[in-house]
Amino acid sequence: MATNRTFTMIKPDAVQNGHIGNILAMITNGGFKIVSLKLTQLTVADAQAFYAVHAARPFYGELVEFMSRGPIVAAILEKENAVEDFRTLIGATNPAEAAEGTIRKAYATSIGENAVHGSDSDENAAIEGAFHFAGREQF
Ligand code: DAT
Ligand code: MG
Repeated sequence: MATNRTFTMIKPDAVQNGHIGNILAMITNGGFKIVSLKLTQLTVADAQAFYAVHAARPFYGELVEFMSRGPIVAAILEKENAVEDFRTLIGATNPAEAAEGTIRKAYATSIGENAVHGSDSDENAAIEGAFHFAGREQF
């Protein structure tokens, strides 16, 4: 499998609860190299645009409010089979269904406030990475 990239955010709940360091440790211990990293905050418009694919879902308003309510950590990660392996590392969307050893099992508090984002395809990883990082910020 070719070395490739995925995009992640440590969401406002996990930042607020003091889990940045532990989550970054799980990511690097999982074999991912950090190629971009920043503490930032989404505006409401940013969150609406980032999650536009979910605009018709009943939880969209709540999701946008949550994702814009406080700082996040945005990062681009590199590893062989990055997208799929990172989805495995974060676990199921609903922490009640997340496997032992996953980031969401350890740190998510609910299906809506689930600690981390992981891209779902190589194409979306590139789009989401470019949403947050200029080319000169991608090492
Ligand atoms: P994932 O983040 O695992 O890719 P998703 O893309 O289906 O999940 O949804 C994006 C986010 O929306 C998810 O991380 C949390 C929120 N969400 C999804 N399903 C939800 C639900 N049934 N109730 C509340 N929030 C939900
Ligand atoms: Mg998703």
